[in-house]
Amino acid sequence: MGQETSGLGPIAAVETAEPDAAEHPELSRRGFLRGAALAGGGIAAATLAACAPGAAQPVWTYGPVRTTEPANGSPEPGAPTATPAGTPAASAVPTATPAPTNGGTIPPGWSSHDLNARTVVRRYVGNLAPAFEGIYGAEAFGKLVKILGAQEPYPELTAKPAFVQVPQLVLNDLLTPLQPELDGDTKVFRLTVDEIEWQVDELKPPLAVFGYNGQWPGPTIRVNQGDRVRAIFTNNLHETTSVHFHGVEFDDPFMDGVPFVSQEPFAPGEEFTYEFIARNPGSLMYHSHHNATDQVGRGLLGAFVVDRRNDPNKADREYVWISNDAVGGFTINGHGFPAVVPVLAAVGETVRIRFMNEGNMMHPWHSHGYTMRVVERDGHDLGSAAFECDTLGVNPGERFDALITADRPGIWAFHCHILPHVEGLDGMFGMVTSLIVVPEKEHVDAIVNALLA
Ligand SMILES: [Cu+2]
Repeated sequence: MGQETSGLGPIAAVETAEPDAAEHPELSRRGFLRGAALAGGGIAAATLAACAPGAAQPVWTYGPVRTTEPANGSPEPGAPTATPAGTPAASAVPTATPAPTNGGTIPPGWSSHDLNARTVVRRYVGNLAPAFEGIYGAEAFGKLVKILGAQEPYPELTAKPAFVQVPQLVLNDLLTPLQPELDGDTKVFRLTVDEIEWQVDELKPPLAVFGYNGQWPGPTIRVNQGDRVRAIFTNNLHETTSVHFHGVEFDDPFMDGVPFVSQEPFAPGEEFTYEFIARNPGSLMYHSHHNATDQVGRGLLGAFVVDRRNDPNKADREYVWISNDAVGGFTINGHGFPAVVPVLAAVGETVRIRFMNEGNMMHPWHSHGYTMRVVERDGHDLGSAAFECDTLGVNPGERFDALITADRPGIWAFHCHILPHVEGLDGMFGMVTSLIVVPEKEHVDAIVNALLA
């Protein structure tokens, strides 16, 4: 597209990436991402920030206090100014996130906020940017180059997108969920409850949190309606816990997972077995139900998907989207923007997003450019009551299944519309991702291959 000096590298990586089988796909973001797109499965998203109750927790919800800083008036191209973030001394305000460098010319009228905001998006796009030329064509690519300031090279242009730099373990779980053993016709799932370190963003320090099978969210457990499920949890914490399968209509009330109501909590080193028939279908969840403000807020949560018999709502790709707003800040699937995986779709495809709110606040998810058709609430098929919207409030504990049919290519923002959950003085953070619609299915595969290269 005539941007020889754009700083954008060759896009060879897009074509040359070779998926290889990971030895431990459940722990491999490579295997995870690969399966997600190559087989038409889900990529979900992730985000960060914080609304942490408790003084010891990191506070990322809001950016630092703004200081009076004049806008950049008459920049010299390439000249150092007060604005480049990433040079620690260059920013007048401390940044919540160590910001990489913002190379290049500072446009007139811009402040450090603009540069930081651009840097965050540069981190989100990373070295995917060159691939967009072959996908969207020269004209659109030229606009993207200008928007990103990619006429001049910047470090993020050669780095993997932020969401590749931290594990995105949930993304493909709907495609390759936790594999059960079979005991007769009972599906047996084994999980551990672990103390883990977790980064919501590769530039954030690791958090001491919890996870099922060492990850946050825990692996997706997926069964068919009517299956008998046995889930065996081993408590590796230094405290007691319990597990509640949220939304399940139990025949046996003592499988409901609430300490001192339906069971005793199980202690460090102990196992507890939950066994039940998955009678009712839909997007359900599993999470701690003991000291849950802390334990769920610290990552003991996961998706429990029960496939409906004769599900009328077919989709080409599925995405689990579990939000939380506690210890890790404002997150989607345990991560915050820009370390949030985009929702990918090709024109003509329908994607199904399973919104699940494991947090303590309502989050209104807003899809730019696209209408969502909401087909299930709390696992109940809405049938003729299905509705369309572009902003879908999901309360704590609620789940909504929404379909989006991709018909127009583009990179469309997709975010919570409580603005302090998504944007601060350093630009976007937290509950933000995008819907990336590409013209052809092969482009989705190309993007994923580029990520894996
Ligand atoms: Cu929100």
